[in-house]
Amino acid sequence: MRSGEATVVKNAGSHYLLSELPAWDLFPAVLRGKIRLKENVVTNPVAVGDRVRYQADEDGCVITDILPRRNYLIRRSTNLSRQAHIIAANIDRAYLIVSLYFPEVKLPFLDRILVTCELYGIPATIVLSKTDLYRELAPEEIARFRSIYEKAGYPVIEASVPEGTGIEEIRESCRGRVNLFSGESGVGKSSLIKALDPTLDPKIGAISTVHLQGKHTTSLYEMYPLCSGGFVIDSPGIRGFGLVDVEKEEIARYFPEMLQAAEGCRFTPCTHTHEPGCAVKEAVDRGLISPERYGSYLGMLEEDKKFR
Ligand SMILES: Nc1nc2c(ncn2[C@@H]2O[C@H](COP(=O)(O)OP(=O)(O)O)[C@@H](O)[C@H]2O)c(=O)[nH]1
Ligand SMILES: [Mg+2]
Ligand SMILES: [Zn+2]
Repeated sequence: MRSGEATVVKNAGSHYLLSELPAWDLFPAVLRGKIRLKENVVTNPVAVGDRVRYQADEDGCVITDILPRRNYLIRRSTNLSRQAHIIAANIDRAYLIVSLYFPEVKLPFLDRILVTCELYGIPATIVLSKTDLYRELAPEEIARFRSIYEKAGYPVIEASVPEGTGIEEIRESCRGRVNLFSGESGVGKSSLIKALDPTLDPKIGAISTVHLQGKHTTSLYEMYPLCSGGFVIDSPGIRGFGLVDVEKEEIARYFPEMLQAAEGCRFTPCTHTHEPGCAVKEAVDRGLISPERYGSYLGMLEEDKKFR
């Protein structure tokens, strides 16, 4: 009997692949039944990035315990669904990959993921992908996008796989860390991973939406080792992103630029909607907080009213 601790690098459906990071030496393991039954709120008891304890003998390897998570990203497929899905655990940085076109980013969707990153203390970098397709056509839109998110405090990296733009910057930033690549299907997550390390072979191209639904989703999360150092978790396209674990009164705290401005509000608590002397609304009027981000915030409050 051999036992030890390892990291989950892939959910292969009936079993998991583990490796004792930072070493990359994969071995399969199944989940002990007791753990499988324990949780019913999340659809996946074990996520890629989870640190686990295992026991191995001649019959195979069994995951016996999931070690406490340093952090994780979780979502509901819609605000109405009761079950939630853990996207990945123990992440050093999340790269939120979005494109202004093909497919067109929806800012409220991006802001929802950013709120979740703030909630769980995961630093986020925004990657504007496929810029070769629209840099010439839409320079103002790129500048506008940058200003919205840089004002909010997030690094924005412009990237193009065919032109090689931004690749070295992302590679440097991934070194020595566990990084999650997240974003809608077709934005270029897998292509970026291949560009970071051409020896890797993540599946590139449209994944049929059938596979994005239900149980199959989990099997598409996979960690890759970068030859330049560090690890990247590729993920299937996320469409809906329902907030989990956030109270309405708290949402504003997870907009870093609003959190800072809110210190000046006359009332505490302040919802930053109708209160007189609201420093957040004043910052929006003065252009210090972008109307798009403030609009996303109001949208989240509204949704909260509808669904709870
Ligand atoms: N023009 C251009 N096309 C890209 C770029 N990155 C990815 N693509 C294409 O976009 C499609 C989806 O890419 P993929 O990496 O599978 O996206 P994923 O679903 O986010 O993993 C593929 O046809 C890629 O060739 C890019 O930087 N520029
Ligand atoms: Mg992909
Ligand atoms: Zn206020």
